[in-house]
Amino acid sequence: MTSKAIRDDAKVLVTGGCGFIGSNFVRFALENRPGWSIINLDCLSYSGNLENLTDIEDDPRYEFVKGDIRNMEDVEPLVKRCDAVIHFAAESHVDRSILDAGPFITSNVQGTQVMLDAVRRVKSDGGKAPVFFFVGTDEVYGSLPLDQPELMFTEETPIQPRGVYSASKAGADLLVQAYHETFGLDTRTTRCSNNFGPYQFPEKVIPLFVTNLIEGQQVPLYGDGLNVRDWLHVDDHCEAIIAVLEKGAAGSIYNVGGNNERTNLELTHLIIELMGKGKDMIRHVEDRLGHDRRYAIDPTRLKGEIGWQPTRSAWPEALEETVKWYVDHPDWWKRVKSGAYREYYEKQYAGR
Ligand code: NAD
Ligand code: TDX
Repeated sequence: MTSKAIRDDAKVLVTGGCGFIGSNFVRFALENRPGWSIINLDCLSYSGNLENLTDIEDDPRYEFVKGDIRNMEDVEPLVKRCDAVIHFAAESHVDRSILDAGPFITSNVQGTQVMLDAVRRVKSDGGKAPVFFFVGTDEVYGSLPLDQPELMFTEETPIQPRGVYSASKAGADLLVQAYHETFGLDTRTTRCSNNFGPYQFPEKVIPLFVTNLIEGQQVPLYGDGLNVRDWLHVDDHCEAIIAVLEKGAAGSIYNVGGNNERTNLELTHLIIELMGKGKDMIRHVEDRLGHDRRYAIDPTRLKGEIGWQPTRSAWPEALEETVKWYVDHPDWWKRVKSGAYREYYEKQYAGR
């Protein structure tokens, strides 16, 4: 059953739909909610790639708008036209946030504030304000120790980010909760664990390691490799977002995870095995600054209240399928690694 806020023929504004999760979400939603139409607002930062959506770009239910979530002029006309906003757009790579915090603060914090203010304006003008869905991360809860495996993040765990990326996502997340409490916006928030799947920018560990191995290069494993992440297939994440959008209450917050905790060493060994390579391909490198040790999601609330749990994330099969996708799509990742994907916008949209 869908809630009244989300009609079967809803117009949905997706921000950051040219990135990894956003592009998978656009494809997943068009397939699974045939009545929806989707506007994709993306500024095409380095991780925004129109080639992630070439298969659906001519679908009459889909519209791409190049624009920046930090600009009210870009955002407001689109927010006015839609029933729901699903807000993915963000700077997403922890290592980049260590090199330069600036874009993380402007896109993640200020950009989210502009999005929320646009929704608020519709409401204060007496219109029907869209539901605002914030795609958050488990990293806002900080880091768990390795010697207490029973500890997990629940939605009641205090927000205690330890890095620039997670602090910027925590700022955005807390703004969403503030706009719900203060202005009565109808918000939903998910805090999800690490995603894997097709079209992930090859700076993140799985596509980086797979494509390095295909190119005959070693894989740079940070520190002792014992840091733990909980891996979720991106389509499971997309399905969870739709479930929370349709069944969650206004102001609700849900953790999303894969029940799939792995050390980086375990992940690396499995990738190497799937690629038919040897352990000599691992290069142990200096650790990431402030490297969070372990993330672990307690999924009880999502399962109990919404009835959702992952069905596509079980290893080794799910990882094998993803590794195979990169092996089978060298044209996609070679154009990303070389920067050639950036020409696509000009070719496709010049003069439009
Ligand atoms: P990504 O870097 O692949 O994609 C981000 C997209 O946002 C890009 O298309 C980029 O062009 C766009 N964008 C960035 N700044 C923008 C701006 N100012 N205006 C308009 N568009 C802008 O990231 P991703 O891995 O797909 O992550 C998407 C969202 O999910 C992020 O909010 C991230 O914090 C969250 N998240 C990611 C993971 C993960 O494992 N990747 C896990 C939990 C939550
Ligand atoms: O070269 C590498 N070597 C390495 O050992 C890279 C890029 C990563 N790592 C380690 C660091 C992490 O422990 O692998 C683990 C995963 O790293 P990333 O792929 O950079 O992801 P992470 O830092 O865990 O953050 C991701 O999950 C949560 C996403 O990038 C975030 O957007 C999301 O919120």
